[in-house]
Amino acid sequence: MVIDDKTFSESVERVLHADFACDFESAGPRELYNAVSKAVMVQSFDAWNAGRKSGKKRCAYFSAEFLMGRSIFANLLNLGCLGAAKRALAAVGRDLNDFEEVEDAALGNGGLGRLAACYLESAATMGIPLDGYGIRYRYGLFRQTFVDGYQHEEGDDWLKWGDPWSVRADRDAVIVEFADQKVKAVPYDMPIFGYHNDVVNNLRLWSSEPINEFDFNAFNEMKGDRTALENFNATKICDVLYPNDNTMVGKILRLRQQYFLVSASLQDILRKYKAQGKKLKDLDKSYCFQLNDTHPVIAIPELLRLLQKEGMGFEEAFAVCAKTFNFTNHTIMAEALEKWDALALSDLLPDVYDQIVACQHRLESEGLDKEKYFIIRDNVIHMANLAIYVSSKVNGVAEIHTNILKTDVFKDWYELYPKKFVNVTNGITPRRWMLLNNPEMAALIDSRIGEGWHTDLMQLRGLKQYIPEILPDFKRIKGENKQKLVAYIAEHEGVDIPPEFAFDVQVKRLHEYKRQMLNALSILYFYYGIKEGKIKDFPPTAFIFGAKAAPGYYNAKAIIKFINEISKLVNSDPEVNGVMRVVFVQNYNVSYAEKIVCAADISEQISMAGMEASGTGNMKFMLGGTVTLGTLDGANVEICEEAGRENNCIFGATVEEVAGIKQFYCPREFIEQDEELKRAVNTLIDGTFPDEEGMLKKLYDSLVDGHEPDRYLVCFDFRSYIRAKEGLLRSYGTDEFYEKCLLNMCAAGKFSADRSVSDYARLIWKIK
Ligand code: 26Q
Repeated sequence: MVIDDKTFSESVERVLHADFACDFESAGPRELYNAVSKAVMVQSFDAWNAGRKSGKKRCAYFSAEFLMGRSIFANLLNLGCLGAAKRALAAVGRDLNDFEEVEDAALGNGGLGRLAACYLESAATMGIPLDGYGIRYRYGLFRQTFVDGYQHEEGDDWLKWGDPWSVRADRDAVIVEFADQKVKAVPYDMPIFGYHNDVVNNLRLWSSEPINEFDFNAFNEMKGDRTALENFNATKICDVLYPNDNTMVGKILRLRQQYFLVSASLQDILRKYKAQGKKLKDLDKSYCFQLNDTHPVIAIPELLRLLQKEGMGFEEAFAVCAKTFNFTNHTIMAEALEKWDALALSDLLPDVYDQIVACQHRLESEGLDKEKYFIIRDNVIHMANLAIYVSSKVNGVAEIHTNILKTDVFKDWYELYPKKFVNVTNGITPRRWMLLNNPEMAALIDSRIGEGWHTDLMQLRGLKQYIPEILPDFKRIKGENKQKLVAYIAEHEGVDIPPEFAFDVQVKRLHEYKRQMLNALSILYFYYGIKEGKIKDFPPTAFIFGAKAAPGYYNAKAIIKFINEISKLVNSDPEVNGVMRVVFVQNYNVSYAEKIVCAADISEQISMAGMEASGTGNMKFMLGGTVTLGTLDGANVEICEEAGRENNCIFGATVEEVAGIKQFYCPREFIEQDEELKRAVNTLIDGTFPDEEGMLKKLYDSLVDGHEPDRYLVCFDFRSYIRAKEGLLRSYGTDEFYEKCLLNMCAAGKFSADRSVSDYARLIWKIK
């Protein structure tokens, strides 16, 4: 779909007239944003409708999270009208950049939710019929500010500027029933535009509403009236996204959300399927369902229930489910594997619970070792086990992660079903993470190898031969990106960073296993080393952090406070601030990431080996042309395979070593024997920083005391990290350093989400 400038202007103006009774002159940025978006929606209706009607087998991606970020620029890019929109607005004295104020759709926490968003875009671009099904949370992931260095959370009113990219589809509303509540599920559809290909897939987000009009009098009187109560509770289901990442919270409202999502989606899909006159037993020929971690796994007993309601027997229904469901695992952390109390679940969803019990009985009847194979044990339901038992394929998200699933986390299941387990290494969409956020770099690449790489990222290999000649341009563009980030950070964080510094970046959710603490301690090591004259000619470096901590995660919040205190100390010290700056940006989100990724020199991916399933930030930085400073964890392993280990900077204990180290690990000994580590760690308790709430003290305790002190081997890896980091920083600015950056960029092809979704389509969905 190509829209010329004139048509574009005219359609925007028509929407301005019809929806807002204003014109280009009088429209505010909000009206303009809605009009531009709606104009695009109108133009693309036919393609969207065609996608919905095609009879091909489709995959439904069930996910509690879709971290879409901002849609307007990405959609305009994919539709090929970014230029037209810019010019049309400029012609009437307006600026597309005003839309930088538009809120992100942050309906996800981090990696898992952003992955879902990248996959939708890539599938549309690859022409793969993939539709998303999720929840339309009224409030997305909280907005973060720092007050006195502490994280504060505010509600995320992502609909503030309106939601022109969604269309409410009342005709497809369904009823979702809980033991104590019946609600209406209303879908909002978002078009997912393929890149320059006229394909439009769909993201359907469900919103909960009361079935009956709100009975205000009944509610006011609250005479135990059931309808009034149901109405009151209905919207609550979709109120807010749970802000946890890689940790499970056993809240019943979360279970309600999960069931709401899958029940509505399955009813919707079955209704349409039956309307085509097809037989339910052949469902797998028209559909498959991808379960994004355990969060939507309750879809399995729900489909069992729905099929039997249609007259199917349990065994037949089981066979259909075992063919249609597939399960992706995103974490090996025990605290993130979902388990639900059997009593609580049976109270809320008695009929669904019966199906889970039936699965457990079926499993028992297979005469397997009960210690190894169970779904319910000691009145706890293990959602991952249910998913593995009733899925066609189970996949991990990077080679090392899939191997850990096979040999450790799901070892017994792997022995039972070796063919079920497959790997699909994660990927990112190069449209958002290069064409959109780094257009000058994209143009530089185009100038040498053409545009084929936009949808076939492997072609970046062809750029290798041009490295010597494009190196000056690469440096210039990276420099300009850094200038822009510097300006943005000065405005939003009030911290000045000299753009000629090396930008050493760690942005991701805050979690102890990701070891922001290790990075923080290394900064203190450099700080005192410089002050005491032990470290000479320190290469000027800006240490940039961005991360949200789950509001209930005490240690994570303490680490934020710690780093903010370090930032204050360093930035205000004239003895060091000529060569060091530290900034922790507030409210790190997709839009912030777009600005940071293209401006970074060093990408910190320093999780304890074996903990990070894959990571996808690492891929974004690689594509942006940075060197990874990391452990051999998650996709870092494959990044090194692709780009050469010599072009990245690897340190620390390996997965194979970790278990052995832990057996005899005593972090106190490491601290006692290492004066500089001790100096850095002691700042947590020696009064260097204010600690009215005793937060830092607790961090200190978690490093040295308790049942499992320093669980993530921060002290163990400290020296090897320092050595690697100092060496890498000292090479910053040399041609050799920039060559490494470029070699990484040229080798990023494997990490395109286009490759990932094609792997899913071929190995798992069996489509195309
Ligand atoms: C579960 C139950 C109740 C409330 C919240 C949750 C919950 C929510 C989100 C549990 C886990 C998550 C998110 C996990 C996640 O983002 N994992 C990341 O997935 C990425 C994509 O595969 C990987 O790259 C990362 O390595 C992995 O950490």
